[in-house]
Amino acid sequence: MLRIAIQTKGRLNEQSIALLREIGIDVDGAKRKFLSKATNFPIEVLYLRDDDIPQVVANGTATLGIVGMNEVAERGCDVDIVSKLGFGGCRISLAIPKSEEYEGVEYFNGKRIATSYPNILEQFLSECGVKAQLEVISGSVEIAPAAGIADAIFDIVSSGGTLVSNGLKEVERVFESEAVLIANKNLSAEDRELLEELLFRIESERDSRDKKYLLMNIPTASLEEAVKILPAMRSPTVMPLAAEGWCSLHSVVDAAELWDKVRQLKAIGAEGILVLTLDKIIA
Ligand code: PRT
Ligand code: ZN
Repeated sequence: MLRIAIQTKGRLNEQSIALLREIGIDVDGAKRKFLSKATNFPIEVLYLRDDDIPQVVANGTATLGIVGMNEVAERGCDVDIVSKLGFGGCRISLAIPKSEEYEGVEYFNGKRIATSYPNILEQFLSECGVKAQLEVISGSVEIAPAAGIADAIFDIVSSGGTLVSNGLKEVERVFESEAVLIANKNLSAEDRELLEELLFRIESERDSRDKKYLLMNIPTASLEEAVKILPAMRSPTVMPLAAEGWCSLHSVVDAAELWDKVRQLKAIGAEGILVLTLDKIIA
């Protein structure tokens, strides 16, 4: 039986539950529950503060966890990072009052920096040979310079709006983060097999997100050309149409290339082009 730790509330809660549901795990999203068991997969969901997730996975209280890469790196817990999940994207950056001039990381020599991520910051500063004083605070880091607690901050940035509204500017992007699936390092053979099944589902889900299903009618004379435009997973599906000289062509394309492919297909006579969203791609 797997046990996955996810955030009780906060920025990663909803998307963690949504991901579990998308891969067919029936999770009870009632946030008051501490532990709940899925009805259709051997997995229990443990709801925790994100700060505690790396540790409970490292010590085996939970077999898996969904948490920001920033928390894993800061806590230095010994876990496997099994998969990046493509949500919760952010970075941890150094920021200073916007009126200050900035010419390079030496700026921070002798400065006081407020942060909730002292370990990641210390490592960065020592790599740069900079000596600064760290003020470790657990919340509202962005108000530290205005409050006179620090000269600069090292904090999570996403849109950058919080920095701007506090009169700060981002000067060094130090750490890129997103939500990751982590696993205990000593899984039983049985749990490892269950994890493989989950990963297979997560990858199928992720693959389908960036693809579109394309159907069209195409003159048989243009078929060879069309197949070159649409390599598809193996090769496009071709079906004859009742109208002579025409066939129906089905294929999967990268969403990023969709409009370029459509333009090329129209140029060789494709008509009645339909673009459909894919639910899953099972490789
Ligand atoms: O209660 P619990 O301890 O579980 O939650 P928490 O309050 O510690 O964390 P939470 O829910 O705020 O964030 C969980 C995770 O989401 C973080 O560890 C990051 O991996 C990820 N994440 C993604 C973010 C952001 N984006 C984000 N923008 N975490 C925090 N922020 C905050 C940031 O601290 C700053 O105050 O949002 C502000 C900046 O946002 P912008 O858009 O104005 O730049
Ligand atoms: Zn937290």
